Amino acid sequence: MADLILALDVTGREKALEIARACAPYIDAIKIGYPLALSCGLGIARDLARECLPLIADFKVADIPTTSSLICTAAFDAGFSAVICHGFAGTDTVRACVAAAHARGGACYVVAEMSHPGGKEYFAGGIPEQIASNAMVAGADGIIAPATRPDRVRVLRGIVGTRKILSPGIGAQGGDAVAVAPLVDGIIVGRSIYDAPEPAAAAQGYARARAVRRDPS
Ligand code: 3DU
Repeated sequence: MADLILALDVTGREKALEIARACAPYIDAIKIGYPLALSCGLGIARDLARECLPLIADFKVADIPTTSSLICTAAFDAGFSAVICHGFAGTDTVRACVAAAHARGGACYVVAEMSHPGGKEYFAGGIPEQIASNAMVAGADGIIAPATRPDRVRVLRGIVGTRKILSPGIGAQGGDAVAVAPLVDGIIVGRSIYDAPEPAAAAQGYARARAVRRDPS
């Protein structure tokens, strides 16, 4: 069964906490990125920790290894349990992020291919496969792969095996939760939950997609 991960890309502290509280019974983790972290500060992680859910720092880290390690360490020290880094910066950068994560008992996920239309421009021609493969060699806990392209998720599954695939692009970007959930370990949903008239009801609806059994292929 795939986890349901709420991408909490709102920019106000009170709004973020209100949506997190309302959706908490139906979700398995909260992912925050620059919109919330830059508007509220990293301290938002401590506030969100009240919901007792894993917190994923989607900072798409993509710097030299030393800087990447410092960014990841700051995220874990703030209370996050996982970080997301880019793979295109190189295997040494991914290794640094993985080391920072594992030193604190956390996880590191590597973006292998992006879900938006422009994601096809450079994440193409075998590059996502190479990124996914290098992420495995670097010891990453899993990859990020596009829910907008289930065929690509299947290809990348062949590379990462039993390591995790977390998949954004559902709802607002056109991806179908029911089609993708059986292929992955986590579906990531943002706007279709937090912009819904009733975020809790929307989360409850997406939570049902988790029950679809894993595709054995
Ligand atoms: O499209 P949504 O509102 O459901 O949000 C998707 C989230 O996943 C958002 O935080 C975005 O930054 C992140 N993400 C992608 O959408 C696509 C990727 O390839 C990687 C991350």
